[in-house]
Amino acid sequence: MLQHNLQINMTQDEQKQAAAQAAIQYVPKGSLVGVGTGSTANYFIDALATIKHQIEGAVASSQATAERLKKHGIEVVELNNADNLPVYVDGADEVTRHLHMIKGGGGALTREKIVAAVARKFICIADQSKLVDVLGNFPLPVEVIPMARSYVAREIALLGGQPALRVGFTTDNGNLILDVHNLNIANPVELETTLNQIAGVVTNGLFARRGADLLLLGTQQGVETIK
Ligand code: ABF
Repeated sequence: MLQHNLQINMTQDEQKQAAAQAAIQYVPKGSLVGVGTGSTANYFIDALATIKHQIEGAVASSQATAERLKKHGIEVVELNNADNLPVYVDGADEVTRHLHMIKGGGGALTREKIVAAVARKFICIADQSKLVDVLGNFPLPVEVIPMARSYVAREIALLGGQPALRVGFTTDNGNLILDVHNLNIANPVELETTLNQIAGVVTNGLFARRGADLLLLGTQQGVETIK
């Protein structure tokens, strides 16, 4: 389904903004909202600010998101204190029409996966460039405990990937990121499970076992809804 905007040939930023704006209609009144990380999620935060008096507050998937929410005067609630999270809205680095995703380009994958697990509905917001037939062109982020870095890298190499340490980057959880190039991601559910079983891996950026429930895709012609 395509919701036509008056404007056509939207730029990538306008596509992100339109997708973020479209997600507002899925935010139930009086509820908590899970909020993702990244430039598309930032547009969602800006849109959320316009209805901030209609929501209870937000659960943030990163420190950066928490700060932006607070700047807008939106109350940030700890996930442990959120007994009901109807919806989580976040971007992606790649997404398929099966609603499997690669996330974590911004390094917030672990908290994103936790908030997504708690939320009843995951709404992915993205511009058209993120839609792919097969995942894996974007290097797959894997968060690792620092002492396990070399071991995990060797294990990933055995799976056919080429891991590169994200230099100068530490996650909100105090860990490292390996960005894995050239993985064959024909079966994202299976690979997500396999990677998580390597000792020292905290999370990997495949969101396939729990994919999105809905994709709001900003295109040049408007926002396409894919479920
Ligand atoms: C988060 O933000 C991440 O999981 C993903 O890496 C990134 C997408 O960023 P952007 O919206 O800036 O493209 O959702």
